[in-house]
Amino acid sequence: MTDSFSFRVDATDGAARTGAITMPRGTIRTPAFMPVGTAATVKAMYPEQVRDLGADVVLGNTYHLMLRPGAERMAHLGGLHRFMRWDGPILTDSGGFQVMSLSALRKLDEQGVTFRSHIDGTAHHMSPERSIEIQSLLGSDIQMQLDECVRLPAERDEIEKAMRLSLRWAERCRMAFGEQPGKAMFGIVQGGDIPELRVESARALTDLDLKGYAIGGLAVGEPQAVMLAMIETVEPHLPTAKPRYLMGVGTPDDLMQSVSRGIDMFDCVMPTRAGRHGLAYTRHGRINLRNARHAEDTAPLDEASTCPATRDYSRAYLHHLVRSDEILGMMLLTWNNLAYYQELMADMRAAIAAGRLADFIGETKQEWARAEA
Ligand code: PRF
Repeated sequence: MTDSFSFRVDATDGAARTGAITMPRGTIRTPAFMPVGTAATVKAMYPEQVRDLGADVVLGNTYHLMLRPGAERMAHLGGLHRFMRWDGPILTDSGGFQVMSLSALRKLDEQGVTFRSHIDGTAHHMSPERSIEIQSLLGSDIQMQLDECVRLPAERDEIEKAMRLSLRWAERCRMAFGEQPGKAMFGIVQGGDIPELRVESARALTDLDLKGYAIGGLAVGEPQAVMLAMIETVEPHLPTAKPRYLMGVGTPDDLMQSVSRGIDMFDCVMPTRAGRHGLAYTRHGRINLRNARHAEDTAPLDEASTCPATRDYSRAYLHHLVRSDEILGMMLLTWNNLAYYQELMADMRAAIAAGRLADFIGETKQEWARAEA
């Protein structure tokens, strides 16, 4: 066991890296995909299952947990790890992004965000300091700065203001976080689709000497090519010895393209949310189980998989469960999707170590194209 937070790179392949973050609650193998456990649950999954799939870390949300069950109550109950029975590392998002997408009557100024709960309409205020306080009350291992994320397309002026505000909030969050042995606070690069603003943000955050750096404000309405160009713009300005986290991304192809450009961590609701809507991600591409063509298909999603949901249940049965709105349909497809995402990350880690990431990406996309044809 270690009482410190550290990151090491074991191998590189072009801009891609594989390595590990080591901290008291465990080791996060990178590149890593973090299943989203917004409300103290990875929806439709047992924590034991999430662990068995090879997930080393899960994400929790400050916004949801501060509203219900409440940060102070969570602390009284012994913290989020004990509450949800997940003893590995937990990363928490800071709340600003969720306030802007979920709450009503939100107002943002220098002091923070004021908003009404999407659950009961009660009024709340969150400053950078309070966001860090809440994340500490939850017991979060990797905390995120409060930031402002602008949806694209947007005017330069709006993007620039949000980026500068996010930088000032990064300093305040860093002060509020202080020194917490074995834990980390990450900064978030903003700057929309404007290269100079991205570079300025990355440089200023690097000067704060944080434990890790996220890239925010992407996958918010821009084409994939713009997102990848922004990663390429930012990457050379981030320290190579610190982990890099692309927030809220993405599809399997987004993950492969971003890993090959130097990203180490991801989170996204896509595998869990898609699973609840009848969509399966597999080695053979994306499969919509609602589609009538699966009604009499006795084949499983992938007979070569080690995941029972993927290997043991027929497509006909999954189709029936999805069409009947059965809970088990959501459970099996979520399980399949998270298994596939974790397998994809493990395959990429191995490919980077072997110096064949580009080949792996080529082969993967070839199989998707073959299965689609
Ligand atoms: N900021 C924060 N959380 C986020 C984002 C962001 O920009 C995104 C954007 N893809 C997802 N989650 N704090």
